[in-house]
Amino acid sequence: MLNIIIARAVHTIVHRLIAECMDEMQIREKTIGICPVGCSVLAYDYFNCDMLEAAHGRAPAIGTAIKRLLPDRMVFTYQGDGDLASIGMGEIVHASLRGEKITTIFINNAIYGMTGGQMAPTTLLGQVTTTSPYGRSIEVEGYPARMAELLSVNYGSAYICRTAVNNPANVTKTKKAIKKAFEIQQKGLGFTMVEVLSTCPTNWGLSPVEAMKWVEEKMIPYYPLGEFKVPE
Ligand SMILES: Cc1ncc(C[n+]2csc(CCOP(=O)(O)OP(=O)(O)O)c2C)c(N)n1
Repeated sequence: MLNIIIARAVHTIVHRLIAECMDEMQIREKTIGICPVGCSVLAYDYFNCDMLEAAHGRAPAIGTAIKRLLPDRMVFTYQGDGDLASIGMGEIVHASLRGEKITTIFINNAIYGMTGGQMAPTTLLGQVTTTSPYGRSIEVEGYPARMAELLSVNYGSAYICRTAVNNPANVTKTKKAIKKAFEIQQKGLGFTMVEVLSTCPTNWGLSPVEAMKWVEEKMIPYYPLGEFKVPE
């Protein structure tokens, strides 16, 4: 039980940041969040706004429908890396290409967390998972997906940013990025995404403190932080 609580610690930080942005922007009553399966699945228990559940990878499709039918609403999806970059890869790429006016919060913990630690598209080279027991290799599994960079070249993307929550300064930057994404959605400028580098101490086999160090030492060098697309 303790492991589940620790593994969810980053979710609680990001949930709080999203909720603070909603309240500061006074949009709680008009916000609709969509969470697919994965550790994000419990999010509807924690947000006090309208929430919907999507099938694995399909949150951008549900978000598209809601936003098109109710354009005055603030719509966000909250997706893991297995969800967004594997089974949902087509969904997110086309939502971005279409310039859907939704915001995606992408929790990248480099692993399939909920199902027990299988390799994800974002698993790092050399990283040991239950399905890459000798470590991910270029020859067998290919390169990890850099989703922020990939989506940033699409004309429909208005704002694409990558942040982390491994220290207080980065938590503050993550909040600013989420608010900026919501504001750009409000202006109707196009698709917005904030990728947040996250931990999964349980499936990485590390303590929570070691996991935060792993984000800094292993993840950030491959997944650089910053804004990849901003409105002109
Ligand atoms: C169509 C379908 N395929 C597979 C699953 C099993 N499944 C549930 S969660 C999950 C992986 C979630 O990984 P990720 O999106 O990275 O989220 P995390 O748990 O790491 O937060 C999978 C494969 C499912 N529920 N539905």
